[in-house]
Amino acid sequence: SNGILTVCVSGAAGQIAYSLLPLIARGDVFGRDQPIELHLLDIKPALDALHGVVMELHDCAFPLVRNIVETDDPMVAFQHADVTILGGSFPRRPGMERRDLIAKNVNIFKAQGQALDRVASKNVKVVVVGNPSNTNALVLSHYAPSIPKQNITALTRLDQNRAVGQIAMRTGVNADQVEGVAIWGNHSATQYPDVTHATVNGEPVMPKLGGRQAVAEEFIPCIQKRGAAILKARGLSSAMSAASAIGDHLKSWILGDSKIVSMAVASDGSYDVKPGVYFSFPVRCSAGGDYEIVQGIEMDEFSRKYVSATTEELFAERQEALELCAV
Ligand code: NAX
Repeated sequence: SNGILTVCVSGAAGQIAYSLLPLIARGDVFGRDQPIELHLLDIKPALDALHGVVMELHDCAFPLVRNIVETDDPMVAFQHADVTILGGSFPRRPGMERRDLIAKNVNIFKAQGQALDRVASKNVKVVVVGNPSNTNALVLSHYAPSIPKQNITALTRLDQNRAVGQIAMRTGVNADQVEGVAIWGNHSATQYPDVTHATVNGEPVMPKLGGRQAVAEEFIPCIQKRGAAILKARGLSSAMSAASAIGDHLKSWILGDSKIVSMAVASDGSYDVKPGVYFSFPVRCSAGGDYEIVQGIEMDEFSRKYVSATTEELFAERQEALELCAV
């Protein structure tokens, strides 16, 4: 276009956006020389709060920010969007069944998918953050048939970063000395944070974490339940770390990355995960927005058990969502 990147954030009055917007506006995600137009979407009751966020963005006087749009209309927000970050969703309330949660979110991601299909750039890159994020991505894609499925992703980089952070802390190294951690499956408690091929300074991590049994009983549940632990401690869900992970996800995807990273993408039969769900895989990103699922990773019985559990959960979510889409 005119050299300005149009970045849309939904849930823009929320707490993740509050940590994310300065990263984007400062140039930490798309580059220090990439001018940005921000399209900020939230629902009507949050528009006053959103306006406060916009006032603060003006007060930051970020040179890269060329224009800011604030709206409660997805058709306005997604207009010419090059990148779309979808954090607005219906939160799980205590006692809510998964089916009810999916039902609330099907309506949101149906409307957003239809709008995206009509007004966004056909090459738009989407990252779904609002939970249940993998299935919300599926619903979005279902209602945005003109947007290539590969252009829609869901965030599991936070789970990857959590696993890397824990390994670094537990083994006493810097985070950049940890490699080969992968997140498989759903962004939920069934996710599989896979350390069977992970290394610290080139040495296998598994023994350093106490071996298979300790990994199964301690490390994996720690990552799977990390979100709940943050919520309990802060009284609010993860926001700074989520924003940081969204920045990492987009930077890897759009600018390319020499390291393998995890993101939830449309399944294509790799690793026996049938097409039809958004599933977190290790991927290799090349500059310009292309990525491929890394092939040939050896999967032992230990790993297979976890991968099949999270696959089963995602197909159950898919079925519930598609039944709701059909009515
Ligand atoms: P907040 O509740 O602070 O903000 C959400 C914002 O979305 C609110 O301003 C709300 O008004 C808005 N919203 C609701 N429905 C909307 C709609 N239909 N269109 C546009 N905006 C809408 O939540 P926050 O802490 O920012 O988290 C956002 C989402 O990220 C939640 O669904 C949360 O569960 C999810 N998370 C996902 C993570 C991931 O790794 N995939 C990790 C962090 C986070 O828990």
